[in-house]
Amino acid sequence: MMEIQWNKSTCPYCGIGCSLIVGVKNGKVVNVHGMKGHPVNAGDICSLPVYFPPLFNADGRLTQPLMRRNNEHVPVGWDEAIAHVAGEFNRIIKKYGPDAVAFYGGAANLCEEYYLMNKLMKASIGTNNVECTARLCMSSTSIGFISTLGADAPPTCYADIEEADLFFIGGNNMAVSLPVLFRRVCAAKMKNNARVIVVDPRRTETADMADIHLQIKPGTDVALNNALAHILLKEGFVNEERVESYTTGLGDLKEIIGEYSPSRVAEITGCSEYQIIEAARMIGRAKAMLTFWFQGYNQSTQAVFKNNTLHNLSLLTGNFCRPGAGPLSVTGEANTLGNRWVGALSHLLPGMRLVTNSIHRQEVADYWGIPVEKIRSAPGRTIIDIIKGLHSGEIRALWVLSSNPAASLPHTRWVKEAIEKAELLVVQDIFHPTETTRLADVIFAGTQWCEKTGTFISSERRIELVEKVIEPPGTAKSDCEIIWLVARAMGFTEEFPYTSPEEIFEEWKGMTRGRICDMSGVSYERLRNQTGPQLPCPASDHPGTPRLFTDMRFPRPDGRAALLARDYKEPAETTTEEYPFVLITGRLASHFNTRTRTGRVKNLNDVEPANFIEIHPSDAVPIGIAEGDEVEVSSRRGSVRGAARLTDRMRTGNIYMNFHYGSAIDMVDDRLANLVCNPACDDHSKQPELKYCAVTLRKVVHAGKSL
Ligand SMILES: Nc1nc2c(c(=O)[nH]1)N[C@H]1C(S)=C(S)[C@@H](COP(=O)(O)OP(=O)(O)OC[C@H]3O[C@@H](n4cnc5c(=O)[nH]c(N)nc54)[C@H](O)[C@@H]3O)O[C@H]1N2
Ligand SMILES: Nc1nc2c(c(=O)[nH]1)N[C@H]1C(S)=C(S)[C@@H](COP(=O)(O)OP(=O)(O)OC[C@H]3O[C@@H](n4cnc5c(=O)[nH]c(N)nc54)[C@H](O)[C@@H]3O)O[C@H]1N2
Ligand code: SF4
Ligand SMILES: [Mo]
Repeated sequence: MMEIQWNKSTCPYCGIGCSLIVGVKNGKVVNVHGMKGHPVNAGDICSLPVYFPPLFNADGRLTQPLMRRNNEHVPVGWDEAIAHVAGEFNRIIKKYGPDAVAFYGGAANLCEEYYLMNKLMKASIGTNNVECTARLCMSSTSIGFISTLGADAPPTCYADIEEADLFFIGGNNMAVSLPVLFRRVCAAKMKNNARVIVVDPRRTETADMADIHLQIKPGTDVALNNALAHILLKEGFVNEERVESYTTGLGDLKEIIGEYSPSRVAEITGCSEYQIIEAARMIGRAKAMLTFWFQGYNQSTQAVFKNNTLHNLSLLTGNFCRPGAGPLSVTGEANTLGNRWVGALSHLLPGMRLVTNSIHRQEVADYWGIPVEKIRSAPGRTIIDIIKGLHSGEIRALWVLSSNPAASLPHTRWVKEAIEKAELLVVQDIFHPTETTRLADVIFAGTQWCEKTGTFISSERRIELVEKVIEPPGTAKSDCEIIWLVARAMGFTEEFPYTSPEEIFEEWKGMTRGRICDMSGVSYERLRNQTGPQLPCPASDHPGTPRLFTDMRFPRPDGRAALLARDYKEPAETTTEEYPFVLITGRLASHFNTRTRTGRVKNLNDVEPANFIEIHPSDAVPIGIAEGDEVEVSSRRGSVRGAARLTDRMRTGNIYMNFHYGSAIDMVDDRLANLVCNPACDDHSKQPELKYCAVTLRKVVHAGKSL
């Protein structure tokens, strides 16, 4: 009998980056548990990675490449699949130009994978059409930080949780989405008698522990934040002279927030004036306020303004960049910060650089040894614009890696129709079918967590190595290898000479020198032997940097952060007589995103076997909907169905669905929330408004008839 071998790793699901121990026996992962003593999670873990072991040989696991022939996916050899993809990419680029191809990936990928993809697309091919799900998740946080602080640099760390005496949690159901961090917040609340303000249109599990729950009308956070700033200034909680020493824009801000009186904002938000004033006073009196915000902020057409007006509150009250105080930006997927820093969005270049900045382009071109003209100076298409480009014929080929856009993008019918128009759709996944692999011309069999090696950067800027501890099934290849093989087959042999992820890491590391994401002091060896440091970590004997901007100097031209005067505007779609309800979408504890993995685990499926729709009883009863009834939700774009759940946790007028249930596993086509969601985007971050669309409801009577 072989002994279990225990290996250090990091969770591949959410962006907290819990440190895990993976037990391997006879070449199989048999156990996953939290790593005791680690600064992130101290041994704690949630159910998602605990149930990872069944996924290594779950039904539908891809073990070899597949290609579509006569409308069926048939197994092929790697040489054939790679030669086909490289040949088609080259043909399409030659005929229509480099901007006719695009890449779209998930945000749980390793830094090394995105580094290669960026190099292939932005340097070798010469298009900036490189996107990832950070666009649906964190692009508003990223642009919010760039506009307020001057850089996409989350300044705080988890250790601030134990130092704070007030938590402001806006649009983040952390009890469900970030359970390990939530438990840390609850423990700190108990121990330090800290206060909690939760802003959410639903009375969530997170709101249950709040001292003040502002059950806001969806989409109205900018008005609320402006009212809080208004009261803070009016009631003398702001030391204006001191604030002006580290910020710009106080004058403009004061002018605009003058219009956000508590009484007016009570009307806009649906919260009581008294509650808004109490919340402002709680902020004013706090010694150290830590703010959390998430998709209730980011997935909105006012997302960047929501971010900016939240940061205004921290800046006005001096709650910035000292222990326990400041914005704590947690990411959704495991490597959403790493992917931003490696440049996996269409406006970015590696190392926190921008395609629009000529110095940045020159630095990158010099590093890659290419003429600077090769790198386009205009941002590429965002994912929503890639979909539009597929419809118009301007985009002809799309390569998807580790994402399931046919389920996770809004208005899925429109998305599927676009993808079907592509001359070539390549999907690199670990499972088939998914909603997206079903549409693919070529499916590459990639490898998942524990089957490949590379780095993740977690929400608190901590870099960790995740290593291969078991062999992948069949002939599945590491995602890096697939990329470099296609690149070489396209003719870029000199640019892609790699044989291991470590070589890629060492090359990428050089592009971070002197930047906030500096990892010059990091090596695979160091990560194997020590807890990963928080970046920047410029030297091998440097311990890492828990907090940024502690001297209150910011990477903006005058060194001061920006207080930003932002007006509230309504969401893109408003309710009408025909569409009288607002649909909010979000998450469940037992499933992750489009459920391609958690939907294949019995223990997780058993928690919530099917989709459901939460409705306030006062909305449901008058239209004849009772608990458990089959309900159809329709927007201007389509319809989705689920079982009614009546709950007074909703505001009247709002209904809620999760977006986990697609069609690939359950083989039903009408359960996916994104059939109805709105692709309208924030002007600044281009992040879609997944949290708000106008819908109508009806009870479905079985045998296809409806009331
Ligand atoms: N179990 C589990 N954990 C996950 C995931 C998962 O799928 N399952 N996914 C991961 C990913 S990728 C991400 S991005 C995170 C997301 O984590 P969260 O953002 O916490 O999760 P959501 O449920 O999408 O949305 C959060 C809350 O926003 C509220 N909301 C909606 N509209 C508004 C509004 O206008 N204003 C305010 N203030 N609130 C609003 C919703 O009611 C909801 O409770 O979770 C990560 N963790
Ligand atoms: N309506 C609505 N829509 C939403 C949201 C919402 O709140 N509401 N949230 C949005 C957010 S925040 C996000 S982050 C997105 C997520 O959207 P997606 O990224 O599309 O969702 P996932 O289900 O995480 O898809 C990951 C895919 O990668 C595969 N995979 C996993 N690991 C690997 C690997 O190592 N290698 C390879 N090759 N493949 C792998 C999985 O099988 C799966 O098909 O959804 C967005 N969509
Ligand atoms: S809380 Fe997030 S990082 Fe931690 S174990 Fe759960 S999914 Fe993984
Ligand atoms: Mo996300």
